[in-house]
Amino acid sequence: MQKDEVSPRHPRATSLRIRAKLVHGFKIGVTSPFGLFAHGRGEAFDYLIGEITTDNAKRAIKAAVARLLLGENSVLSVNGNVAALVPEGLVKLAKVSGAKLEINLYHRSKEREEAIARVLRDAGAKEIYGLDSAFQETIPEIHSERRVVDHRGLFIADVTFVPLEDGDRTEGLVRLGKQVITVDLNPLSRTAQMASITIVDNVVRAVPLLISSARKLRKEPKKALQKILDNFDNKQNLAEAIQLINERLHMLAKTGPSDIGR
Ligand code: PTJ
Repeated sequence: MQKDEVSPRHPRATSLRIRAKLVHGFKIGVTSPFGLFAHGRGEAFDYLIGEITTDNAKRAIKAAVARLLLGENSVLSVNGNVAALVPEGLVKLAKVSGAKLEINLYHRSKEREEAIARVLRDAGAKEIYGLDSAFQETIPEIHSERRVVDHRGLFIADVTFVPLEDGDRTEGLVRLGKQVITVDLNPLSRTAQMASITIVDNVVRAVPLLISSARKLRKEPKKALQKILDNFDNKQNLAEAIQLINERLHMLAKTGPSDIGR
């Protein structure tokens, strides 16, 4: 076995394999060093959730897909963490939902943009927005480097999918009247709280479910998709996600640690 390979017998093999993907992403210039910290924060919340996709997250996933399919201009925003973790998934999700892919970074550099574009192309992406300076626009409502967007993508988007996002941009995008879908393991983060649809789950579990759900729902009429959205209340769903962590911790405090650290 190679030095950084993970033994399948390790009790936390899945979690370690996800880490290894990020470390690889860092080595090839895709993930920023800050992305490794962000992942650590996510891991801690995943522990609290039980490292599963809850029914609560599944409801948000269904609503997110309905929203993506109903969008006139839906855009999946790609950062260094998701490019390392789920490149093929993002490309597939763009294909099945009809959304565009745009690279948009918090810690922006030409080198990282190019490294991410390579990873996406290797995963099958044909068209990637956010790379051509001729189409650059600036969104003044956003204060980080993320304010620089592609005119053909995030600038005109009505629906944006921004997994592992920072609160500033989520707030800015919402202020611009865009629908914001996020995946964030931390239900207390500013992004989770501000987004229009919040999927409290690990992006590595959520993206495959978004794809399978999009394959099913894209056959549905617009009216049926709208009904899914009408029946979804993000504030209520998010409150339930926090409550689920609370209940799980209460249960574990009573039954002991047998269920912890699978
Ligand atoms: O590649 P860049 O330069 O665009 O930077 C990307 C990061 C992620 C570094 C940047 O957006 C950032 O600093 O994000 P934050 O503010 O740390 O927020 C990331 C959120 O994602 C946190 O709330 C984490 O709990 C959550 N998170 C981390 N890993 C995962 C996750 N949520 C879902 N799945 C994960 N694997």
